[in-house]
Amino acid sequence: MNDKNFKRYTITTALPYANGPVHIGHLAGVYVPADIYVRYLRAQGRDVAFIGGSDEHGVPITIKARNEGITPQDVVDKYHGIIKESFKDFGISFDIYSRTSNEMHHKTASEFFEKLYKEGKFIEKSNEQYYDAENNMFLADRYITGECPHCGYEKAYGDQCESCGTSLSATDLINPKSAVSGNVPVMKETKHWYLPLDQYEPWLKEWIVEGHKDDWRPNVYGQCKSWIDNGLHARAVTRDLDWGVKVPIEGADGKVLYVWFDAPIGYISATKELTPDWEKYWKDEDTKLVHFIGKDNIVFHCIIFPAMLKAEGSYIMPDNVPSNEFLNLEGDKISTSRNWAVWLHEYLKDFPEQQDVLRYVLTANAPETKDNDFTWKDFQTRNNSELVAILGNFVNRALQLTKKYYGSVVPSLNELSDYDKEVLSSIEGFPAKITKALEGYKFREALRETMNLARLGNKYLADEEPWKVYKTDEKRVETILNIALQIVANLGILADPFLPFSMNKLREMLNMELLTWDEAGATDLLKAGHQMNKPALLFKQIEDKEIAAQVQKLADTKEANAMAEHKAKPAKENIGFDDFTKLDIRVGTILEAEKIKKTKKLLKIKVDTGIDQRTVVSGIAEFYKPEDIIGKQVSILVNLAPKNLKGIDSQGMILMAEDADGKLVFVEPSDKVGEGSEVR
Ligand code: B3M
Ligand code: ZN
Repeated sequence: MNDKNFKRYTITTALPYANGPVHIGHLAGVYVPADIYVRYLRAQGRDVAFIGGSDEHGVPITIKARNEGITPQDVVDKYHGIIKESFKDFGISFDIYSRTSNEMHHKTASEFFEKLYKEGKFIEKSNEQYYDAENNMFLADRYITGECPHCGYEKAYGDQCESCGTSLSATDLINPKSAVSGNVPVMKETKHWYLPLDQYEPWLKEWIVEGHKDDWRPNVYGQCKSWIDNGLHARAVTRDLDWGVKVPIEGADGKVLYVWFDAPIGYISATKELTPDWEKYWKDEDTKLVHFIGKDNIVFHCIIFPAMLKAEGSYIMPDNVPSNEFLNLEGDKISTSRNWAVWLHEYLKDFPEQQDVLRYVLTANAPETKDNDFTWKDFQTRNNSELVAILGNFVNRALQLTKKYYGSVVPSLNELSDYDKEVLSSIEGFPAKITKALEGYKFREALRETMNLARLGNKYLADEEPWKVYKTDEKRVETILNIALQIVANLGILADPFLPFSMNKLREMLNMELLTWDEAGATDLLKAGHQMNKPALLFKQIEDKEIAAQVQKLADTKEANAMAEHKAKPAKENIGFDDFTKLDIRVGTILEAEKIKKTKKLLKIKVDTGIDQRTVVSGIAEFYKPEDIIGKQVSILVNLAPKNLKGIDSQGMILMAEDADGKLVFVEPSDKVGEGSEVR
């Protein structure tokens, strides 16, 4: 269907598990692109329901509660609040941000299941499942871990391998272990309800494999196709757990709906909460349904949820499921448990009111077609050399000059040069390019085009130099600034989806309302004579020291992780006191140090041992610069038989401790002592 023919839009974003705060990976993968798309649709005057909420069921929540000794309700109450706040702070403009623990959702999910059950859409099956005998519980999903049969990752979960993204069954795992006790689980019989996905295979083939070959992203299409090609099987939609939506039928005590059954229904429950008129957003073929998700959620949104909707019978299917790849952080996979992340609430403490900078960087560098890396250096560069130097600089020049020459009143457009005409016609061409990229969910490209409009403005001012021309030809400057201001005003519309905070500020300076998308491209958005307000800077430079502080924070995290992961080697065999006293260890001071040529690791070090001054060869050149260790007190084994290393007689050994990541550090006395003091 042609886009113009859709009457309304239902845009959903994956519901984050309320078991931790949200980080830049969430924002980059799902929420910023969805928000850009929604703001663009609204600017076109379309009818949009933008739906979000917290996923408050499932094992990730109960595991967190168990680890912290609190209830699952405590966990979700805490994080739902933090997550909701973060999204609001970053301008994610949900029409509703709900949660799956609320009553409306339990009722909706329960009724959905009941309907399918009554219509015989499930298969009832008993089989043996992993059970933790010590804790008297079945080990659903993440309660069981083991080796992934596909990639060998050792901490794969019973429902999914987070390393290769494969969706798993608990019995696929090699060497399974209970995540609760660490014990090897036993098998125990239990009854569950299954959705026979195989029955939907022909339809899925037609709908996805044939129907969405060209409009779904290759990563999304590829994953779906490979799933379908491998043959679909019945999937259990219930679990033996006590946290979740109770299975609403008799004989199902102690069982809840599988979190991936209830969570996507959460989109529907939230829409119901939003409006009594919710059905048109879910059941009318004139509605375009789009799910924004991360790549680990693809099969759930493209195969399982659609099969559920199909089984129910009255719902529309998603028109597209734009899914991003992953964003890494400084070369490593973002990880909540290893605290390897930039948390949104922490970012805002360090960079208050700079939400747009992060939105910008995450869009410019979005992992749309492959995994991408966020680095603080790139963050700084994009801010300083793009937002500040291009967009901010252009807007500021145009507004300041207009203020200086015309008291911030828009000057008139006089006689046009060929260059002016060229610029004006290229302004007109921008909305179409940006629109095309946005309609194709190519947000990086859309942002690049938008910045090109600012680049055009920058170049125009640099070429025309109104600050020089003013001295000789005032009339000409009126025209130049009028044209520059039309570009600024167009940015106030076209850049708004990406940078809503700054563009709002900009429109205040321009004394201009947010116009509709259709008005963009016009070259008379600001009429001559229009009085604007006082200009102010849109963006500010980010200093090296601010970036250094963030880099240091990550280095600290890395060190803390290495310490936590460090396991001491078992103790060596006992020795007698006599054996120990044979070692003559002294405190000495480093007098000289130099790198040994043609070696990577060796330093030649001269030590005052109190007994004598002697030379030692030490393999620490990778960790210390010679000039940095002079004057250091160290422990040295002085009665080690001399050894010739690279032509140098090494007399003794400086004692070093090995850090968790293999770095060697000196064993120094905690206070200064005299050279030659014995270490006993
Ligand atoms: N909570 C998984 C995730 O956060 C899951 C998404 C649900 S979307 C209905 O990646
Ligand atoms: Zn794997």
